[in-house]
Amino acid sequence: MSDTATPTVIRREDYAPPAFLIDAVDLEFDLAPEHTVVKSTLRVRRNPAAKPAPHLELMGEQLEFIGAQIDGNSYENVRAHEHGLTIENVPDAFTLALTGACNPEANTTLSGLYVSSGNFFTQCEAEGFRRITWFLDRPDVMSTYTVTLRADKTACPVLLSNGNLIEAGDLPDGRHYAKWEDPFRKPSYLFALVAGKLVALEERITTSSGKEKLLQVWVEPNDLDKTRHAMDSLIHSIRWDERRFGLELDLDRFMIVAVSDFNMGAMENKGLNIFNTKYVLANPETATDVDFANIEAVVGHEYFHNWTGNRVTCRDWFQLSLKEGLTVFRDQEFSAAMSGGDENEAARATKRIEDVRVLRQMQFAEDAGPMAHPVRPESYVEINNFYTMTVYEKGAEVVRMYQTLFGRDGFRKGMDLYFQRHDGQAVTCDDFRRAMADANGRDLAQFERWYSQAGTPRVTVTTHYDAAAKRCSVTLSQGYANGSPAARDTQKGALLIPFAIGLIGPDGADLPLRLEGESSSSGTTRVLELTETQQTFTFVDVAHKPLPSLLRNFSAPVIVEYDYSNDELAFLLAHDSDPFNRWEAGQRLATRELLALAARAATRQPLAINDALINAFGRVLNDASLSPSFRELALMLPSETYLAEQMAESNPAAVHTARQFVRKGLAAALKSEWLVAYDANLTPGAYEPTPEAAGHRGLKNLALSYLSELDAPADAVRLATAQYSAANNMTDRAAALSALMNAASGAGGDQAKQALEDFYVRFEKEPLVIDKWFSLQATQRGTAQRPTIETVRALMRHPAFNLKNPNRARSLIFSFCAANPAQFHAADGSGYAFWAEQVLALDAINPQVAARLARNLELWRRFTPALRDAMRAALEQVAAQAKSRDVREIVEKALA
Ligand code: B3K
Ligand code: ZN
Repeated sequence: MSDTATPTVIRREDYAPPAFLIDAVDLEFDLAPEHTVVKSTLRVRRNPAAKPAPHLELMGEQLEFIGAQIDGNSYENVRAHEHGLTIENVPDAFTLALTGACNPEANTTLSGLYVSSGNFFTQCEAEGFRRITWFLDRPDVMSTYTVTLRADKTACPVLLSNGNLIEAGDLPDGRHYAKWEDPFRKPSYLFALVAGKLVALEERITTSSGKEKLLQVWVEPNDLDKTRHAMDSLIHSIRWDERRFGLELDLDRFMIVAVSDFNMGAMENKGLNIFNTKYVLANPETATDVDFANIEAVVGHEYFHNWTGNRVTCRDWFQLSLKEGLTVFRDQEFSAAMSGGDENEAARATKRIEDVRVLRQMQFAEDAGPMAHPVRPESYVEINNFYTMTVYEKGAEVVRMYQTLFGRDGFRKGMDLYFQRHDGQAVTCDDFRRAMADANGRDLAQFERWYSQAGTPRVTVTTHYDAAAKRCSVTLSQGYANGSPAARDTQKGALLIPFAIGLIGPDGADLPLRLEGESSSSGTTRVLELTETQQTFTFVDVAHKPLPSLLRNFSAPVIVEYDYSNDELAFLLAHDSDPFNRWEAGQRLATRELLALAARAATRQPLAINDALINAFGRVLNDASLSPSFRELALMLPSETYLAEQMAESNPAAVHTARQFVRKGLAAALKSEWLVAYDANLTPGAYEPTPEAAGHRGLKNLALSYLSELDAPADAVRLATAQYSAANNMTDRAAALSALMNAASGAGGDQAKQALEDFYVRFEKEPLVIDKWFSLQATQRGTAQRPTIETVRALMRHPAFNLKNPNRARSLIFSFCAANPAQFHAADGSGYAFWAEQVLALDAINPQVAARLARNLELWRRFTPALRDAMRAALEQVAAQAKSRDVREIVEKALA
């Protein structure tokens, strides 16, 4: 770092160890909203493993320099500049004391120290600590911390930081203090403090080795009645990590704090997790089943980071997936276990389906556009732009593949070795891979390519059955789509792809599997290891011509190409023993039909729905042997965004027409079945957020949503009106409101208006519910008379709208731009103009949030020519005016 630093590209290959190490940090905060003084005392020494440097260069941003001392004497050879502090000609080992100040009240970026509803919070990952004090703000500098907080006792009765409380007391002038000590070495990105008027739900538990721990969930006083579920989720997470990985909570106290102004979901600061209120607060009246499940997943995720992220952290930010991919995998496994026990495969499958749907819709799209990058990126301009679907979700798939290859026990051995080797260290993805390889006696050199190659691999499958010899050969070829950025990179080599396969006989039952060369058959699902560009696997003793069930449980993050007929897909949907592939067959069938219809809609040809799809969906709906949650997933059509991405030229309007046509067709053809399903899945009595009850509500509300599509939606309006008023939970109330709004163009107009008004008045004091109110309107279908953009622009002027609150901005702006494709991509370009305005407005307030919104246009080259041109113009406008490095990186990459 130097004072001449301009936004430059940071490259993985340039990594060098830090010239200095900081063993201990002592921080003293005098908290005041507009002028917080921070004194930082650092024990510094030259790093024996690095090239010697005469000067110490510390990072710092937006800080006022007050003074510096070395070993107790004031030191003059210090230069404060825009990017930090240069301390010249320092000794080999010394104590450095720095005093500076910042302005939390004016900090709208929500990175560093900021004020939200009068309380103080911090967010340091990735590079926020340097906005609090000068430091070697990089993850490979690990230190122990003591922190003293001083503040006005009335304004800030609660003072929290990482670790254990070791002292507290009163000070003159109505102030008080608290001193915290974190015994574990940590990088600066895990530092946190919270100060303000908060209350806690508390619980004491005893961990597996018999130690007592204090658990706290801190919230604003009004929200104490919404903390039970987060606390339960935390306890379940602690128990699960003990059971599954033998990992115990290390600190005596573990705290979760909720804050309503937060850039992302939550943050795993050591012992003091800070959460977006959205992922903490829930009671039946305010939170849906999906909210309850998300809270459980995010509480688990942040808790699991305590070992995968905090105890073992990243050497540099290129290794982000080391902690994020692994921790997402762990939270996915946790949620699956919570929804069906560790062993119930059918129940686990619904979680798997939901995760894969997100991966395919979001990560595959990212991989096909200008932000495509490997799980371990090679370069970045702004690291906050690389908290991506690829690093998180594809990273989790990469971790899952180790488990698929080695089994749960082999994976556990790898994890044990990883902690044995690296506890307390800052390491790399290679270190993790080596632990997995060594623990399982495998050479995983080829597996590195999963970390270094961008793009979504395609596996093309052909089969050949020799009836006379009873042999079935399966040929797998791997590559990347023609013209994709990945295919153009000639450095790419074949991946090791665990490809799970089954063979299904004519009666629908799995056939026993025996590969050529094996002495006997074993099992009905086999994980083939594809390591070459093309490889043939031959199964012997295959009594009948089989139908292959490919990539069972989605065993690798790839696209599978195989020429199934519609009848074969319907057969798989009805019979495959792999629940994931049953769902997959239905999705393929629906996607095929929807894309054919979208192509006709694009050229204004008449549409007609294929009976095969109606029959297949009807069978699923009526199949009582399938769980309601599985049926709900199987009967949901692929999203408009996903479908548009599958077209040669994305045409959101045509996709919308086609998908609506199919929804109406399914609604009409299966009307009596939907009505039966509605009644059969009512959940009378007190609300329970269990997976079973949520499954019933999900299927019932899907039925209601289909019924709301009918040209004469009287049934839906009657059911939804009654459901809206009688609901004892948010899942049912929001679903009823949504159905009424859907039906609004028909008979539901007045009822929808009334319900929407009632909803606002009823929940005016619940910001998270008002977010839903904004979001429901932003994702509403528009009409020619009133396109949704008009509603959105009107809502921007609503007194409850606030651009500075990220949840509110997301509920209105992001919902419209990202979750309402047909309206956002309006032919007149009105959506793009709105997008550009809002990206620029956010750019000046909160660059991280602005950059997320900026990504919404990155796939512009794939759209129809008229839309493409309008999108480019909007991107150019933003590129010409945006100031932040965050937004500039996104739009410049999009236009390049
Ligand atoms: N580690 C944080 C994300 C920080 C994002 C910084 N822009 C939350 C998580 O993944 O658990
Ligand atoms: Zn994480």
